[in-house]
Amino acid sequence: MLNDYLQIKPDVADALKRGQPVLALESTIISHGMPYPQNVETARKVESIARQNGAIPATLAILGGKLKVGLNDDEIDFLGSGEGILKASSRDLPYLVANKLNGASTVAASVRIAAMAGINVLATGGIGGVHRGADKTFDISADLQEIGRNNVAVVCAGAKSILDIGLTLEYLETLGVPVAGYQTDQFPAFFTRKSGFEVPLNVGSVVELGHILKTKWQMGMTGGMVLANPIPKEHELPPEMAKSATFQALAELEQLGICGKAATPFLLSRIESITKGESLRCNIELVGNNVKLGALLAVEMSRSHS
Ligand code: PSU
Ligand code: MN
Repeated sequence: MLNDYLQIKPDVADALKRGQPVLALESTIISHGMPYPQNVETARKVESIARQNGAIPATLAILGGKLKVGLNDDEIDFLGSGEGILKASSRDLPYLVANKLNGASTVAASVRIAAMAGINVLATGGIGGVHRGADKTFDISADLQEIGRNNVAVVCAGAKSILDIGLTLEYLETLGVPVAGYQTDQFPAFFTRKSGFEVPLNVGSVVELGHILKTKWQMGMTGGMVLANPIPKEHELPPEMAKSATFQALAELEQLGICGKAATPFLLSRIESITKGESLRCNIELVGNNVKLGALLAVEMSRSHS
């Protein structure tokens, strides 16, 4: 039944069948997170980073109503430059599939699709979280729920400072999601290495990460894990620049009354203009850094499973 909906690229299907490492990648970052052509270039580059580090990349999206697990170059091009591609959260999947439409999957939808395909590690830039002002707007990304629900570990550079990072960490605790910093005591803030919030676990190696995950699932504890991987120091946005650009973009968001799905793409693109492209450069670097760690973890997980 599931196979009627899933369309798995042959190299990914083959790797899954053989128990070889596969790394899932989301696609909202391509269609709604970065401008063209950097989005398409980055999507291709990170696929090659995954391969260089031993994992087969599976970029996820919904095309013509199929849940695609692994995309070819034309499909990545289409996601980066095409029209009418919905930013798809998990709740949008039934509508898109039923009507044979196209969507770029957020972390929430991607984690769902990865779980359906049997992939247990996903890399992204930053996860969605509890938005600032959520006490009034109730804007809490479905990413958190889906990470809580599906057996997929998500490697990210923390959560953007456009979010309320303290509340995001609280919410992950409520959902029972382990949060580990990779070689850091601080939960990173996407463009910068430090958010001012401590991370519950500081994990020093990929082997240790794999051991914790394997133990979680062997105990029958369902759900994923958040692995927070700080952007390398040399690529970090100067913290003052990150802070002022974020506050300016947030003020404009409020003034314009932008909310819901549109909020994250608006903030990202405003921060890019305010920082004159510096934030985009950081974004590209941190995604590559996460994909590398994700691939190494996928390799470790496939070892642990054999
Ligand atoms: N972080 C980024 N770029 C992005 C996103 C997050 O740096 O494009 C996307 C991810 O796909 C994430 C989504 O799942 O934004 C969260 O959107 P929302 O806040 O509407 O749940
Ligand atoms: Mn939201």
